[in-house]
Amino acid sequence: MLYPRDSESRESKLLDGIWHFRADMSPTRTKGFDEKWWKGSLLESGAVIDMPVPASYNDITEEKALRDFVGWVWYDRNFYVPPAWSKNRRVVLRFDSAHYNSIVWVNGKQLMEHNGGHLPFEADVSSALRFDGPNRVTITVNNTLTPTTLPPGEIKYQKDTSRYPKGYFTQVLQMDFFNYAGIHRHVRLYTTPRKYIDDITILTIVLENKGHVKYTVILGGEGSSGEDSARISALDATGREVAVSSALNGTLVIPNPNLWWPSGMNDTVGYQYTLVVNCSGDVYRQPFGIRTVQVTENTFLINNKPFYCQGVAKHEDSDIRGKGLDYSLITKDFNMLRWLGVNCIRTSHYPYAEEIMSLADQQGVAVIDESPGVGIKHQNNMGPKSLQHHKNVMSEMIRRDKNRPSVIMWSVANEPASNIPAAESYFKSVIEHTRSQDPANRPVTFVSDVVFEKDRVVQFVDVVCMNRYYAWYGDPGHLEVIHLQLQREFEGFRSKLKKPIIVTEYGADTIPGLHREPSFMFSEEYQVGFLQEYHKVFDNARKNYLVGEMVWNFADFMTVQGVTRVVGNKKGLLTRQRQPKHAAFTIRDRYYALAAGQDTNVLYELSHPKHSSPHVYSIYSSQTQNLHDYHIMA
Ligand code: GCB
Repeated sequence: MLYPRDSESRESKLLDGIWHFRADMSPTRTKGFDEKWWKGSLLESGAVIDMPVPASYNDITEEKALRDFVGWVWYDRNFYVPPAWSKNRRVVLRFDSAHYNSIVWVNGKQLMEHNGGHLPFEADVSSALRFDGPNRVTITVNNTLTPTTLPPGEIKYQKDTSRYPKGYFTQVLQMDFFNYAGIHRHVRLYTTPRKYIDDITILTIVLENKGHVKYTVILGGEGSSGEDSARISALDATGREVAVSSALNGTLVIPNPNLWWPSGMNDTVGYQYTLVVNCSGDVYRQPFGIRTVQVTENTFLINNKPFYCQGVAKHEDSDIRGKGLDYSLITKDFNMLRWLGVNCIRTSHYPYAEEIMSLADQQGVAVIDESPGVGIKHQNNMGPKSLQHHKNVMSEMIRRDKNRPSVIMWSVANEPASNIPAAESYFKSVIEHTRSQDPANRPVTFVSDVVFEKDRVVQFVDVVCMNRYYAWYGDPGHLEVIHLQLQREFEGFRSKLKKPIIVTEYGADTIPGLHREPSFMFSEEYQVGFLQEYHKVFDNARKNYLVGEMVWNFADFMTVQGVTRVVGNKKGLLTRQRQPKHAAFTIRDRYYALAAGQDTNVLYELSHPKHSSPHVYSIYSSQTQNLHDYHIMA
C-alpha cells in the first residue's frame, strides 16, 4: 500500500482535527449498532464529546470509565470534497491506523472493515461521496483483545455476584503496555486518476560499484493492460536524474551510487534516491535507498560491512495523546536517539507510524520492524484462526514497509511461549510466510525470552534475538550473577546454532531522582550498574557473535495498573517526558565510544571509577557522526 503523496496527478486532504465521539457504554456495548448510529450524525444519537484525531481517547478526559473502556467507541465528522475531484478521479479514504477492529461508513454507507491496529487501511469511496454539500464519515472502533487477535488477550467475566456487580468483566492483557485505543494516526482523503499506480516494489543490489535498482510497478483501475507507456527515472538526493527507463518493470543502473548507511558507518548516512514513476497520467515519487543486508554465522552485514546494533527498543507512547501520532514528539525522539548515539531501534511491539519510519530512513536509523505479535502465550493463541490472521498481518506490514532502507529485519513476534510444542509449527509457518512475502529477502526473527534448552522456535530464525532480565526478574538485586548467567545463555545458544545474537532487551525500572549508594533496585545507581554489568559480557561476545544490544526502553511508558508498575513501566533511559536519567549518559558514552571503535571497558574506568564521579565528555562531530575527543572533568 503506497503512502499517500501529492504529485501532479494526486492531491490529498487531511481529516485530522476534533471529531464527535461517543463510547457505547451500554451493558452489551451494542447500542450503537442497535440504533444504527452511522445513519445520521452522532450528535443525534445523544451526548457526544470532542475527541482529537489522531490520539488515543483514553487520557483525554477525566473519566476513569473512558480511560479503561473496553468495547465499541464511535467517531464522526463532516467534510467537503472539491467538485474537481469528481472528474475522472478516484477518491480514496485512508486510515493510517485505528485500534483495534474498525468499521467505516461514508454518508451512511458501509465501505470498510479492518481487523487490527498499527497498519493502514483504505478504500475507494468515490461512489459514496457528494461534491455539492457536506459528507459524513463515521467510524466505530473496538479495542477488545481476544485469544485470536494480535496482540491476543482475553475478556474475563466474573459470575460471583456476591463479589462483583452483575455482568462484570475485565480485559486481561498478555502484554506489558497500556492498550491505548482510538484513531491513532492520520485520516485522509486522496485522489488519483481512475487508472493509477497501485504498487511499486524496489530491490537494490550493488555489483562492481554500480547500483542495480530492480523495480516493479503495478497499475490498478480501469483499462490497466500492463502495456502502458511509462517513464521511470531515478533522482539522486539533489534531484538530478541519474537513470531512466520506459519499461514498467525493469532495472535501472546507477554508476558509483551513494549507498544508504546507518549512522556512524559512513558519510552518506540515510542517503535516499527517488524513483519517479510516471505512467498513463499518474505520477508517484517513491524514495528508496541502495543498500544490502546479509547475515553470516557471526556477523550482520550492511553493504558488506559488519554492523553492530547500538540500539534501544521503543514504544509509541506519551502523555495525553497515548499512542497518537505527534510530530513534535517523534522529532524530539529522533533528536534524543541521535543524542544517545543510537543507530538501531526495534518497533516493539507493533509497526510504528509511517512518519516514524520515514524519519528512520532519512536519519539512518536501522529498524527491526516488529509485528503486533506480542504476548502469544497460550496454545489457544496458536490455532488456525490466529495463524491466518498473523500471516495476514505480516503481509500487510511488509506491503507497507518493503521499500524502506531502514528496515533491516522483520520480527514476527515478541516473547511468545516458544517452549510449547504448538509454537514450533505455528512459528515455522509464520516465519516461512514472512520470508515468502518480502521480495528483498530480509532476515526474519522473533524475540525470545525462553532459555536456550527449552526454546523450540529459534531454530527457524536468521538472527537469535533474546530478552534477558538477570538481576531484575530473576535474582533481583544481585548484579553479580549477570555475568555468569548471560554468558551461559550466549554459549548455550551458540552451541546449538551458529547464528549471530542480538540482546533485544535488558533493563531495570528506575525512578528518576531516587539515589542509593551502594545501589539498590529502582535507584538511578542500580540502573547504571545493571547496564554496565551486561556491557562487560557484551564486550566479550562482540568480538565473536554478538551483533547488537538494545536497552529496554528508550523512555518510560504506560502500562495497566499492577503491583510491579508504579504508573507505568519505568525502565526508560528517559522519563516519559523524554528527560534523561543518569543511565542515559552511560549509554551515550558507550554508544559514542563504540561508534569510534574505542574499547568501552577502558572508557568505563574513566567514566565511572569506583569511588569518585568524574565524567567523560565526548566531543561529537555531527558531520562524521564520530567521537573525536574526551575531556575528563572533575
Ligand atoms: C519484556 C517485554 C516488554 C516488557 C519488559 C518489562 O520482556 O518484552 O514488553 O515491558 O519485559 O519491562 O518487563
